[in-house]
Amino acid sequence: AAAGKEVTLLDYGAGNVRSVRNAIMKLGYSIKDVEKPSDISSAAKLIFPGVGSFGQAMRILKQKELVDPLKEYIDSGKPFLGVCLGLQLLFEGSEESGGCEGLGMIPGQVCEFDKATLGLPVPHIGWNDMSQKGPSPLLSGVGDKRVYFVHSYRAVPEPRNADWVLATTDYGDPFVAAVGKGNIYATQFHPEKSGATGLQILNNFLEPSTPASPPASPAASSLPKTHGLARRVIACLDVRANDRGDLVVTKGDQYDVREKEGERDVRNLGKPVELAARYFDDGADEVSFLNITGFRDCPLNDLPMIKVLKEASRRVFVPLTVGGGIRGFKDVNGTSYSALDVASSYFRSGADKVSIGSDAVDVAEEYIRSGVRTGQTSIEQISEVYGRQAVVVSIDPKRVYVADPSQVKHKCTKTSKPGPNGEQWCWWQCTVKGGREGRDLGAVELAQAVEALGTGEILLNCIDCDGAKQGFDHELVGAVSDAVSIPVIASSGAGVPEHFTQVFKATRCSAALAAGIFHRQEVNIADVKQHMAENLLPTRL
Ligand code: 1PR
Repeated sequence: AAAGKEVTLLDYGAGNVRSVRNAIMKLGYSIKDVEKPSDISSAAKLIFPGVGSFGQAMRILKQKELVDPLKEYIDSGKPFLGVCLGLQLLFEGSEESGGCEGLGMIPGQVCEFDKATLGLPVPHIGWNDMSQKGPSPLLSGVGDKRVYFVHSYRAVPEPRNADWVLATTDYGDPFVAAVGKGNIYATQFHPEKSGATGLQILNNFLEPSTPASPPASPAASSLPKTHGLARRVIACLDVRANDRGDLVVTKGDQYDVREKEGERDVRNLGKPVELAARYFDDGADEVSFLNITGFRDCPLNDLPMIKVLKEASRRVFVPLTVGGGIRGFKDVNGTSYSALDVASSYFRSGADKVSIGSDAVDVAEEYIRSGVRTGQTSIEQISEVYGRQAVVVSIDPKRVYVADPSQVKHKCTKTSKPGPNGEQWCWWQCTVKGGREGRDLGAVELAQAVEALGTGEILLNCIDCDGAKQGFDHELVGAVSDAVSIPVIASSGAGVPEHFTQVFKATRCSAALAAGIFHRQEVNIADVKQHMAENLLPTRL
């Protein structure tokens, strides 16, 4: 960073702010952390990326005696940027923590989205557009480009906070997307995860004197403009060590990742960081890494994977999810680690969300059996510390045909593709260890159980369709997305852009993920989005 280009970061240690750090450094700034109250008073520019819950954040700020310095800093009119919870804390209070008082700089209360009346998935996750109240230096050049949100609570515009509101976003009803007055700004969305648009917004804050580059001219694209929350397109990288020990991106057919001939080597489709960076440049809305052999060894000792994550997060400014091996472990020395320890190491290395596979099946089985929330499971512990939106459950289901649904305890679906013996019904069996072991649990039941335990999103794979390029399993995706109110990501089987449009039209899924076709460059992410836009599906172009 050039001399004088320094930002003070208020990271009170409640969660992952690595993405914010990476984005600030990408813009050429160095970071000074707030270690004591006087670091706030002496800051020249302050960024406050709130993480965790409202009540917990206020408690920590009080404990560390940061509340008064923070209010004084904001009153002084020096440049301030709050992000996400950092916006909400400026309001008077939040329903999230039983009416806990906030900093009270902006009139109004923060309330939860009302799932029942919305009829939309909560958390509100993904790329949405804003309606700007007028020109503002912070949002200069942003126009109608979408930015990335992830939250379950929001402030609403009211006459008494009208002088603060810079922009609102519609999700059922309008909520406050950005506020500003003088040099004080805050955003409900995450600029650090909003791609080039987000970096521009951060730069507008850091370098207010530099004129923003003009927004892309509307003539640049002849595609129809869509509004509202975009259906997301996610690129997924299955990662593992090959037989020589190098970490490679691999891809299987029905989860078999070895070549069909010769020595049956692990298929090598590229280098993890390079591919992730390419997908970011190509317009992926999110990137996921699945460490597919993570169930074998403790991922805390998997230094190559951690290194990949650190490097990828310096290149990728959209959300990054990491899965594989998130569960409790005992290492060779007999030291025990919890799933939370493993997740924390992924978060510290640059993940925005973690994805739990095998362990979620164990957890769901126990919860369905006992009906008790112990607070001790991986899902509960990680969502308690990092928030529900940071916890994804990855399901690896296999279709099981049945002739008579009254003979099985699982929720069955009438299928349009009858089984080998003409069976008209099916259910989807959960598996663990990368599909190697089937369990007596249906995907629908698992999804409902993990939602009840605090999961924010479901990544719904399909072993039957994986790598087959025949399209997503609409019956599976429909059954699961109708059974939960959290977002569902359809995965496995994409072969052509039409398959994305079809699954979005046929089901309520919020996102669709593909791997093989992107790795082999048979389909480009832009082709998928163009097809979606032509079919009037909201997409981020
Ligand atoms: O069980 O918590 O250690 O997590 C392991 C994770 O690794 C799980 O999320 C599991 O889905 C994943 N996994 C394990 N083995 C494999 C394998 O392929 N042998 N990959 C595997 C999962 C499915 C998707 C794939 C889509 C799209 N692969 O990740 O990317 O099917 O593929 P396509 O577009 O080419 O059809 P734990």
